[in-house]
Amino acid sequence: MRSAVLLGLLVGLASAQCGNSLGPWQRGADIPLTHIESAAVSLDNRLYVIGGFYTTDLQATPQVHIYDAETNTWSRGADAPVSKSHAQAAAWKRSNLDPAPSKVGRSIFTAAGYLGQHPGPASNQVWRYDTIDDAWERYADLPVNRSAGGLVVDSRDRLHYISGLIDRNNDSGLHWYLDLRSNDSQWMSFKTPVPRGHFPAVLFGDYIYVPGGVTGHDNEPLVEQDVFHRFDIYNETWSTLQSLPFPRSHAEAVTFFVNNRLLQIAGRNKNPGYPGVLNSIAEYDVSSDSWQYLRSLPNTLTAPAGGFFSDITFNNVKGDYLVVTTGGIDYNIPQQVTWISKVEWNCTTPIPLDPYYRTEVRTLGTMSDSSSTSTALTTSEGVTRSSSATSVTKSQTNSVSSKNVVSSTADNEGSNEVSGSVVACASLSLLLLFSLFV
Ligand SMILES: *[C@@H]1O[C@H](CO)[C@@H](O)[C@H](O)[C@H]1NC(C)=O
Ligand SMILES: *[C@@H]1O[C@H](CO)[C@@H](O)[C@H](O)[C@H]1NC(C)=O
Ligand SMILES: *[C@@H]1O[C@H](CO)[C@@H](O)[C@H](O)[C@H]1NC(C)=O
Ligand SMILES: *[C@@H]1O[C@H](CO)[C@@H](O)[C@H](O)[C@H]1NC(C)=O
Ligand SMILES: CC(=O)N[C@H]1CO[C@H](CO)[C@@H](O)[C@@H]1O
Repeated sequence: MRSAVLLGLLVGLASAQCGNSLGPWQRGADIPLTHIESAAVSLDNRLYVIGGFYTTDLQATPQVHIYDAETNTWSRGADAPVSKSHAQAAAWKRSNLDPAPSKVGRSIFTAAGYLGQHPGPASNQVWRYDTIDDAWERYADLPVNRSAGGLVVDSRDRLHYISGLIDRNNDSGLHWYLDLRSNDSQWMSFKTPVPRGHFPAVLFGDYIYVPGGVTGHDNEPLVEQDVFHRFDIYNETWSTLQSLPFPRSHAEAVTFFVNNRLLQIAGRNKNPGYPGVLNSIAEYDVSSDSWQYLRSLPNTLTAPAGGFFSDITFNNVKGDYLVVTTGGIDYNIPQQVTWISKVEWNCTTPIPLDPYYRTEVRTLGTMSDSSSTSTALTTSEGVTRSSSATSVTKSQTNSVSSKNVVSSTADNEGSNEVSGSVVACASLSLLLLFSLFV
């Protein structure tokens, strides 16, 4: 145990020297229409920007704009069937199950969101955009109206809709999922550890990562969140990870893995003491459960869209590039500039610290054995779970037919998550202290 902790600490410290290194920000092609709080996701070498607000009085557009990272050009996709904001996009990129469904590798889902001009009502519509056919298809509605929740497809072919707002103010403590392998599957639900909205949901390996977000929405006080959780898609439990360097929301479509590190780009932190819209970029290392900063964006952006594209050529230089576009320089001031930066893995140059808020790098360094340091926030409170979590293995195809669909009345907010993160925090600190004195 001691050596494991020490090793974890050493790995944590050593890896703090390495990370992605971002080159100077360059201008790419402007997006033809401004968007804020759009749904956006990348698939292959394209970034799909779908809907969102496009005027300062916050009207929503159905337009779809597609950035081709190989050519630095934009094209139009078929308009979305409804105009909405506060919906996320999720690409069905891969399946670990055989046979892989035919729609894998070409499908982008959007779910729920606020309809029409601000302040629109929350909705339950789920749509699939086919990137090959350039066509939209209606999918199984969510059983409830939602907005600003996390959306992701896992490698077991399940679409997850995590937490989000039930109306314009109240956050949900449920996590819905739909088995995409069957035509007639129904949405099922788990409990989620911290009800909140405006956070991303990102699949990496066997986990869904959900950093940050904000509680509340139209009504003050909003509380921006620095909590960070991940969901194990096989044993179906949530655990708590190292908190963000500072609270961050509105970075849903600009949070993704780059060279095994999770990047969170720009977004918003309106908590007291912070100036609101951010240009900061934070990088999370799963192996050491720690955060550090990368070169900031040239300007602040709330709710932009972006992607990471490997092995493309920009301005005649081949490499891996980060692309960030659209979003608002303030909450209702959308912009059209596309920023591009070359990404390199670098273990020798100190990572430039974010100039905006903090100068320290937060490292706790022991997360490689997350089972001993994190508090698993299980879904045991009678919500749909009929089989034991540990019985689900990678070789089994999951059947949800034996589970019951939960009605929206079960949508009470979990209350044990606060103590959960406190315990996790305390145990991490204790471990760190302990390892210092070994
Ligand atoms: C969802 O919202 C619509 C109005 O936009 C309303 O008609 C409908 O009843 C709501 N559905 C649920 C399940 O609350
Ligand atoms: C699902 O529906 C499609 C048509 O929408 C059909 O081609 C396919 O065979 C169906 N699959 C199953 C498993 O029923
Ligand atoms: C990586 O580190 C080397 C050596 O310090 C430095 O010359 C190079 O510019 C760095 N690369 C980037 C992209 O920062
Ligand atoms: C599920 O996996 C996580 C790691 O992802 C682990 O911490 C937890 O103990 C596991 N829970 C169960 C019930 O197996
Ligand atoms: C359904 C529900 O919980 N509604 C609450 C949402 O939040 C407002 C305050 O912002 C409460 O007044 C509602 O009761």
